[in-house]
Amino acid sequence: MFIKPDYRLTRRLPFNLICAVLISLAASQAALADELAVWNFNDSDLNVDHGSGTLTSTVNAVNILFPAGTTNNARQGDAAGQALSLQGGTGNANNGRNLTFNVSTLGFSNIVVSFATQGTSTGFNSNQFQYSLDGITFVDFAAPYAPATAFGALPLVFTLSSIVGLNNNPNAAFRIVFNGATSSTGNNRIDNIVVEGTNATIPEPTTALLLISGLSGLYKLRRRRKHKGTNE
Ligand SMILES: [Ca+2]
Ligand SMILES: [Ca+2]
Repeated sequence: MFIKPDYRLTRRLPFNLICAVLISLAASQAALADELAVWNFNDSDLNVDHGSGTLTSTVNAVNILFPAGTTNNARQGDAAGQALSLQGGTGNANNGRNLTFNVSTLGFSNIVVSFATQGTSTGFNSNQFQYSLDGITFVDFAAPYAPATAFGALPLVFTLSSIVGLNNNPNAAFRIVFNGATSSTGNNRIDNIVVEGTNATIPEPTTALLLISGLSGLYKLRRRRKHKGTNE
C-alpha cells in the first residue's frame, strides 16, 4: 500500500502564480527597512538599546542628564521613559561640542537617521548634523537646525540615501555639533535616535538558492504530471 503525496493544493494553483508569489516574497523581504541601531535612553545611559552602535559625547559629563522622554520616533514598542539632555554648561562651555554615534552599515544602503528633540529658550539653537565615511572626518549635512520647544509628534529626519559612501560601510558615523546655548542650564533633549537602512536588493545567496530549488522542484513536478497525465 502506497501513501500518495497530496498534490491537490499545487494542482489548484497555477504554476506561474506560485512563481510570482515566491519571487515577490523574496523581493519584499529584501526591500524591508531595518533598524541598525536605536537609542531610547530609557535606562539613563548612552549604551545602544536595539541593534549595535556606540554613542559618545564631548559634552561635560556633569551636563549630560536623563529627564523625561517621548514616544515620538519610538521603535519596537519602546515607552517614552527617559531622554538624553545636554546642557550649555558653565560659561556655555559645551557650545561646539558634540554627540557622535558610530554604526556599521555593512549590508545596508539608503541610510536614514532620525530622532525626536526639543530645546529650551537658552539651549543650543544652532545644531549641525554631520556624517563620516571613516569615523574621523565629519561632513556637514543639511542646514543647522533649532529644536522646537516640545518634542511634538514628528522626528527630525536626515535622509542620507544620496551619500553612497555611507552604504555598506563598517566605519559609518554620525554627529550632532551643538551651538548657540546662552545659559548653563539651557538644554536640548534628544530621544529615540534611530539609524536605519535597507538590505541589499539582491536576495541573499541562501534565499536565492532556496528560491531556485523550490522553483525547479515545482517545474519537475509539473513536467512529470504532464508526461504521466495524473488522474488521482
Ligand atoms: Ca526614551
Ligand atoms: Ca541605553
